[in-house]
Amino acid sequence: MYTKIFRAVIIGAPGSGKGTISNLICKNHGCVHISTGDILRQNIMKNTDLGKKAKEYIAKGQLVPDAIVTKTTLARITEVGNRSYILDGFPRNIAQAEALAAREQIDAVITLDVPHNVIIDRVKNRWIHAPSGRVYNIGFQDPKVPGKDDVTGEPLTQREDDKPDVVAKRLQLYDELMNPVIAWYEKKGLVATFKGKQTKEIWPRMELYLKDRINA
Ligand code: G5P
Ligand code: MG
Repeated sequence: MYTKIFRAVIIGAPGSGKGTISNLICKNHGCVHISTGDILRQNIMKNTDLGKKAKEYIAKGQLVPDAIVTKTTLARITEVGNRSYILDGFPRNIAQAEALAAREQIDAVITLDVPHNVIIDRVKNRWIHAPSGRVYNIGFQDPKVPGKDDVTGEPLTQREDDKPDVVAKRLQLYDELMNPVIAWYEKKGLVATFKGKQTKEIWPRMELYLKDRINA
């Protein structure tokens, strides 16, 4: 059990491994993984009002408007309550960072620095189970049965925004919007950067970093 609540933000380009690393952290340390992208995709699947609004933006690789995403994410944080969490995909710009800071005391900002050419190759092989957000990758993290989710056996799908032209747009938008956000958090002394081409290379360093911060 925790002796301390750990509230972290994870930042990295599309396909850099935020979801993969967040899942590893939460599996090993029992925290809650909050992914705004997963929340939005689940709403698209269920065809909710939020899903209907988000769909077009996501398909084009654009940001969903702040007002919608901020309200949804803060509501999810409230549901999580007094537990450690890793916030993946939020904030996406300074306005979202300010809205988060007004509500939450963030303990750490973890950034993943993975070369763009590595990312472009990776996302071609990404398959997801959209209802749960579970992520697979052919040749890296294969499902036990090809094309099927390990837990439910349901079919896996590819993300609409993983088409090469949309990925290129998402990478460009990331550099434009997230460099200022990282600088904003650096001024607060919160940032720890993990550089590498593979998750298995980053993970042991992440474990060392987390050792004194998150108590299992
Ligand atoms: P998302 O969902 O936040 P992105 O673009 O930030 O999307 P994405 O694509 O989900 O990030 P990731 O989580 O960083 O990437 O990466 P991942 O899924 O863990 O890993 C990528 C693939 O590589 C996987 O298949 C994984 O298995 C594999 N992999 C991992 N490590 C390795 C390795 O070492 N080797 C190999 N070979 N493979 C590996 O946002 C989506 C959209 O939602 C909207 C926006 O429209 C956004 O574009 N959105 C928001 N809009 C406004 N404000 C917000 N806050 C928003 N949040 C989301
Ligand atoms: Mg993700």
